[in-house]
Amino acid sequence: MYTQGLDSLGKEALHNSKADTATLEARFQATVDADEKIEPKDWMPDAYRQTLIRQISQHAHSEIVGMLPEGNWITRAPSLKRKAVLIAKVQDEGGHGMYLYSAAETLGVSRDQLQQQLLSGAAKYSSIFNYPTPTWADVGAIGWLVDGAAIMNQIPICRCSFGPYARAMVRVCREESFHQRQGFEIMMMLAQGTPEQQRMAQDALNRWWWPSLMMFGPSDGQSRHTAQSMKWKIKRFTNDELRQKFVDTTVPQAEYLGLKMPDPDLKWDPQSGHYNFGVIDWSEFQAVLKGNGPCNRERLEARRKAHDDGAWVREAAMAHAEKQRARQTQAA
Ligand code: FAQ
Repeated sequence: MYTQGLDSLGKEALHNSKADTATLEARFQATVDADEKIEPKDWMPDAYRQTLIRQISQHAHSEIVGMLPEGNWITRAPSLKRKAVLIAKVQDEGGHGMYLYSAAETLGVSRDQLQQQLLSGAAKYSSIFNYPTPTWADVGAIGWLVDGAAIMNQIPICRCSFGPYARAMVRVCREESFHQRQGFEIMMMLAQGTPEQQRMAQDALNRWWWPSLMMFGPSDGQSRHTAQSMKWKIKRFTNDELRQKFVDTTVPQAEYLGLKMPDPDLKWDPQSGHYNFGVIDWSEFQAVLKGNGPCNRERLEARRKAHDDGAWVREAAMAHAEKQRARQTQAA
């Protein structure tokens, strides 16, 4: 059920000087607390709007930059079938970026502005996409671990308080679960293959495991946005809660594959019913966020080149739209 009540209060408030911000905020929070959706035309606190623009645009940028590490393998996929599946997967990620930019646009920011923030290096995108993909096993590890972590994070966003973001996530999560399965299947083939293929699978797991844990963001004590985002039901779980769920789900999968997690401190704790795991190297995470990961420069250069190479398409589309407009004006 949506928030017609809040919407009408928002419109009324524009004309009624007596309706003060405190009343609007109380009504807004009551709507969120009642698990009703906030829609783009509803009144919302500016900080809520800014938090959503920040998170949704970072998420969109992640999907778009996230096409690059795997896109690198499309020309070298080991069979026609693998190539077709990988093209479809990478294309899906591009589609996710488009839904997310559209959801961000409903909050009053333009796609051009968001693009400029990405290309200038001002915007963040997920740390995970600054790591290289030197072997085919990396494509398997990304599907299994990176898409696996993305699903763990995104399923709760299907219940996010902001309607357009929540609805976009429903389809995204369905597609991500196909991606996760294709990655796991690649890992299974390699893990059951020749000793060299098994080594490739283990090496990819060694390199992607810790960066995958970092995808969930800083630990709760260091996360500056979590408390407020939980109150607004943009986030439903903390970073550490989701990271723990991911570890608990993924460790048995590694055991099934016969691969060893690269963490000597990883241990099942029967008392808590969870796996304890080692300390994350947060200095590596901070270095990647500051632009000093293994591939940060390469990723932004690729995006800038794609943007420049696409200039003629944008110009042609604008010229076509202008021609259509002129024809319609003439006909009227
Ligand atoms: N990388 O206070 P918090 C995918 C930043 S999609 C870079 O905890 P928040 C699909 C954070 O933005 C992957 N920056 O922040 C795919 C904030 O910076 P700011 C992307 C990070 O927002 C698969 C600061 O640190 N998914 O993989 C990272 O409450 C395969 C403080 O952090 C999403 O974006 C990081 N890992 O929680 C595609 C999901 N972590 O803005 C291709 C939606 C944190 O203050 C191939 N986003 N930061 O300067 C979220 O759930 C949240 O934004 C978190 C961070 C959980 C990422």
